[in-house]
Amino acid sequence: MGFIQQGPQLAHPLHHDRVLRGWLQHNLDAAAHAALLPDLQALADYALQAYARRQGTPRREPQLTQWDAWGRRVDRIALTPAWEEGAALTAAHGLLWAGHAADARGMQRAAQFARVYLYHVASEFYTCPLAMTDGAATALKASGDATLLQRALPRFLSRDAATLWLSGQWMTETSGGSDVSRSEVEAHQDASGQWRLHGRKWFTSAIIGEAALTLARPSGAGAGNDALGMFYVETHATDGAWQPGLRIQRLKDKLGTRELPTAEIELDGLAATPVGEPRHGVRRIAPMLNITRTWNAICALASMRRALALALDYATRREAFGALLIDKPLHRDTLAGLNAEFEAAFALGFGVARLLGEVEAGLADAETQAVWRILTPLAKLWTGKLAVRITSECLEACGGAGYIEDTGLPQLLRDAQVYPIWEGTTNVLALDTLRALGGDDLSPFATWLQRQWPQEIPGATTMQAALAAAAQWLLPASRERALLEAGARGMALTLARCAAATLLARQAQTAAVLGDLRAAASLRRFLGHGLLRLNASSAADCAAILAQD
Ligand code: MFK
Repeated sequence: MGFIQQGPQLAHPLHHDRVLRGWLQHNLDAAAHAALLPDLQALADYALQAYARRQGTPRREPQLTQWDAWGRRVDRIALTPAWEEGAALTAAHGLLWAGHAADARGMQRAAQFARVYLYHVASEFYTCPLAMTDGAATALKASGDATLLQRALPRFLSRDAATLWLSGQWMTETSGGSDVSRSEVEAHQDASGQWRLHGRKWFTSAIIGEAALTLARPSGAGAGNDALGMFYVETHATDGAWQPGLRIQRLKDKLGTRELPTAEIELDGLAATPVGEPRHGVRRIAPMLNITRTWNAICALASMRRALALALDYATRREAFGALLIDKPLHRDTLAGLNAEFEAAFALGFGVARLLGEVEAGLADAETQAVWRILTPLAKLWTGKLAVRITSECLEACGGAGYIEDTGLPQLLRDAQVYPIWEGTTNVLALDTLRALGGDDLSPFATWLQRQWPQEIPGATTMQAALAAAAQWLLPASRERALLEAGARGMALTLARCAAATLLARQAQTAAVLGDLRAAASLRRFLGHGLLRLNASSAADCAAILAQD
């Protein structure tokens, strides 16, 4: 046999991730850090084992069996081994309960999302139902519904796998995943006063959950999103069978995330409980969206990190044109540029996680709460796009091997494509950023960012210039809705990059005090990529460009 190339090896995901370790060291106090480490160590060890287990073995997928041999409707879903292990890991290592633990410094979310980051890729997107459950717990807390809270919360946040419940979020219908105001599922009250749901939910990513929050339109309530109600449902009867009125029609045939059993379901009289008065459904479910979008950002970071780790390792094993790739100036520089973008995205994603914890712990003033509300869609939309780009580049960095299924590399790219789509597309989130900004004045947000930039770290003027350009664009655009919407994506990307640079500058400053100048180098490189992304054509130019006749 001739030359055989050694494939990339996965370095220990905790010991060899300086970005994660640096962030935790600078943001957690010593006691919190020490308390967190055993869970991080265990989850990183699990990630290594899961990676080894997958090498060379065919990809497993969930299987739906709708009927048993005797013609009974059973809708049984056989899960992959990683999914079977999910509940035990979740309960043991606090993937859900840790985010809701009391913490005087408001660091509970940061500690939770560090765990999520290490678990996500190995979990095969079991993190999706976890995100939904976390969101459901948060939306129920916001509702203040004591009965539902008493029933569901201890189960959603259980530390015991035997009593852990997961929740879905059933929103998407054939009429729209983005514009939920067109939802068609109806809620009727039967003669006994029990609410029952009728209709079809088109994508339900967490169908394995024991419960779900869903939107439905009470009969006679009229059109629009304010007429929708938010309902709580339980999916299984006490004997373990599906509740009457809930059928799984099929599992979706998706580009990626194929271990995740995303289902299309039919509701035909499923019993449901309204959460509060059955209206203002979108407003009631919104707290859930901000949680699941944070999960999305952290999971996108985890996918980027996995791809970068493999590409970097491969560069130390692959020789071409007389040298290892890692010693080739252009390859080295390409990887450095990607890592710098990732490090900035990490600072933003974990910055949002930290702020979420502070908001929930009641430690954030009104200004910080408003900034957190803006940063959440920004983090989701930018990390989603970046995950696709970085995983794609990392496949390319592995050459032809990056295109071959059983190297495991193509899956990273196909899975990453989901991040910009689910939980709100890039454009929907760019428009949500406008909603969160609440007007034409960028200065509260800009002032907050400018205050965060440490004096000792160069680059503040670049960030200030980008913010000034965004503010200058926003003011006149706000007078014409079509112009404002057309430029929303460019503005959101600009703001996301300004925020990421600022949070990375803070990280660089605390690291520099300890003599670690690596984050500062990443910041220089990131700023070199430029912060401004404002770029929208006039309506006339768009028409000209798009005309095909
Ligand atoms: C791996 C990890 C994790 C991820 C797992 C993902 C699983 C995937 C499954 C899915 O993809 S589920 C479906 C995902 N779908 C979406 O995320 C919906 C996308 N569409 C939007 O986000 C729209 O912006 C939205 C439907 C929320 C609202 O559009 P509208 O109809 O134009 O709403 P409107 O009238 O502006 O807002 C209604 C209310 O909600 C307003 O409050 P008020 O009634 O008090 O005025 C808004 O302020 C409020 N609101 C909207 N978005 C909010 C929010 N409040 C807080 N935070 C938000 N993000």
